[in-house]
Amino acid sequence: MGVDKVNTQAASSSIDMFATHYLKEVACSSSKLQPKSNYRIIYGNLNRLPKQVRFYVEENAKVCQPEAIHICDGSEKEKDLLLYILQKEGTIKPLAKYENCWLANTDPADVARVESRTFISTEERHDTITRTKGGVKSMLANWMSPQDTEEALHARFPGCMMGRTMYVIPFSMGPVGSPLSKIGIELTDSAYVVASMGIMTRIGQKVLDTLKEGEFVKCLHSVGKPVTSTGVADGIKESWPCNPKDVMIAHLPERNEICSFGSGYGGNSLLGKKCFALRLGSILARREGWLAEHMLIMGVENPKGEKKYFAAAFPSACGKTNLAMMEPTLPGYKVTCVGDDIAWMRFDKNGQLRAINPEAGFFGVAPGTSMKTNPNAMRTVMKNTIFTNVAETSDGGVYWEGMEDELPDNATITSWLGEEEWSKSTEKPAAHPNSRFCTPAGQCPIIDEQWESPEGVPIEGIIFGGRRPEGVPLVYEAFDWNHGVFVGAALKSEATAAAEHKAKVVMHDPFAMRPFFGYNFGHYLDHWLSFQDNNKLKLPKVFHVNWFRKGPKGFLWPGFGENSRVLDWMFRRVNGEDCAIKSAVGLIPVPGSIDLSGLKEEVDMDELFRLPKDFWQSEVRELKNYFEEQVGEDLPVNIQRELQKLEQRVQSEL
Ligand code: GTP
Ligand code: SPV
Ligand code: MN
Repeated sequence: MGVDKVNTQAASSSIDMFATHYLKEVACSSSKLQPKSNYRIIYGNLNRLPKQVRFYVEENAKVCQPEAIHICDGSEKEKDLLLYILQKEGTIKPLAKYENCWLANTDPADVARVESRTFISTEERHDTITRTKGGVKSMLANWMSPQDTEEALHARFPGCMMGRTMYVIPFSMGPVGSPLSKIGIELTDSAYVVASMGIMTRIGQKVLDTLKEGEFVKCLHSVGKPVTSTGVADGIKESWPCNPKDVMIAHLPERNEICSFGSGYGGNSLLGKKCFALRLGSILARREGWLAEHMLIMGVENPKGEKKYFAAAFPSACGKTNLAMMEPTLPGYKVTCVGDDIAWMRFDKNGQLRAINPEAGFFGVAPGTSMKTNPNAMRTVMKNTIFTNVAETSDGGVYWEGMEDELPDNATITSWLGEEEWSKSTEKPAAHPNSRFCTPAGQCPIIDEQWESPEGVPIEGIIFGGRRPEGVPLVYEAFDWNHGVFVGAALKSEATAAAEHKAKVVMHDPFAMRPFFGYNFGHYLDHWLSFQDNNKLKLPKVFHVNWFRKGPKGFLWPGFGENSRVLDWMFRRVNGEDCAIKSAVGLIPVPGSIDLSGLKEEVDMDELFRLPKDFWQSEVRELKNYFEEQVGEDLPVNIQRELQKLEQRVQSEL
């Protein structure tokens, strides 16, 4: 793409001149084919980096052989420069309809997390995975020995950045300087990753200023396609370099290190997110006595003006972003958003559980998002947003499945694969099912006023949920903490497009963390259970919700804003209201205690709360099997006991 085609938004004359100079610097770094010992620093100053950071950069530059090094400062000028470069390379294009919004379409082989190539490497296998029965493959993490990891990394990283720029991104997970925050340094050869990390985390000089000589997580990322290569990854889209056949995402907790190769997409490449905040985060959390969880954080205010915060764990693409930003239909209720994906939680000295959102942006699922389902997300993404793998309208807007009512008259659609004049009769969807928006959290119209509070917000309820088409009621409450931990351990959901799985099979996804556990799941359960023994702690109530139960005509529950009716019930339970009765699976609403006033459609509440005996019998059998096979001797007795109690209740009460 020629410079004249570059959008004027970024190409204001100063950035134009600056970028031209910058690109000349990249170009005149000597021959692209030669390994180098002297790196050209084209942006920033290596000598001003803290010693350990400088060492980390130099060590990896020696291995990866980039053409140039760019040390990110997080400035506006840098943001413009990156967008300019990305446009020139054809990776992104401007969306004329909105303010500073961009569209990236990836290589069709690089569209989701690759769980089968994601590993945790520890000396002791048992630190990472449970002892499964008969040595069946663990579904709860992939372990790799340090020797094999070393070999696999060695086969991939040397020379992998030849002809490319290595960006150095200092980033903070959590507000810069908060006692709950942690720092990482990501080295990447993808400008798209830098631009996205600039939205998803706090980056730049201010992070280095707080780091000084302190500790940081080492995050190395490469798209795995050196410019000099021939045939490393044939047929790969020029504007989206990647190396699908050699993808590997390795975590080395004993070295505080993450190495990701071959993919530029989402959780594979934005290493602060799942790799750091969840996988390494969960290890740090256990060691230091806190929790790193795949949970949204939301504030709920009732009509009396009382406010409570909830954290909710749903598996990928099961409704966290939607719940976190919901517009309640129940009059007088107000929801505010603290985070939509990850919660770092810790009991304070008064025994109150407090949560921070370690992220600064939302990397949200696009399909299904609309003014009807999630108006606050739609309002958030109208500026400063990078969309990935969505479709484009002829008037420079975005389009995906679920936006049918918002399509302007006469607009035509180009699909994420570049098919022009896409229409409903085209076999493939317009947007990839895992297409996403990457947008600054601070822009959300209902962002909570405490969302960056360094001490975090007080959590009074924890909610688990998944896509359960059958048998699982709209809501139930755990009898106590132990039972709540069991409910988390027993979490299941239909697979979604967020990873490489085939959709529609119900899979176990304990705590919505199955792809994100950093250590042995049995030990993780012990850690959760350990809080029960400390009577100084105010343990939050635990709930399970299911918006996805189906009847002959589709979903039985309208979902989205109507979920406020369920929030209202949980809120009242946290307040001690007597509106629950015992059932075999947990405490369920007293008939009539879910406020349905003003609900426009007919809802079959009996069906939503029906507990079919045969369903629950097979659920118990299946769970028993799963725990035996997957967790084996690592299963804490308390969880074993909860399962037995459930079995007895199902037998005698249903
Ligand atoms: P990750 O970002 O992958 O962790 O996903 P998430 O848990 O944030 O899921 P998200 O809120 O993005 O929702 C994923 C899909 O579920 C979207 O297509 C939504 O439209 C749909 N969805 C969310 N909430 C509801 C609901 O209450 N009812 C129904 N039927 N669908 C919902
Ligand atoms: C998820 O899959 O749970 C996500 C998206 O939030 S990703 O960042 O790709 O992991
Ligand atoms: Mn997620």
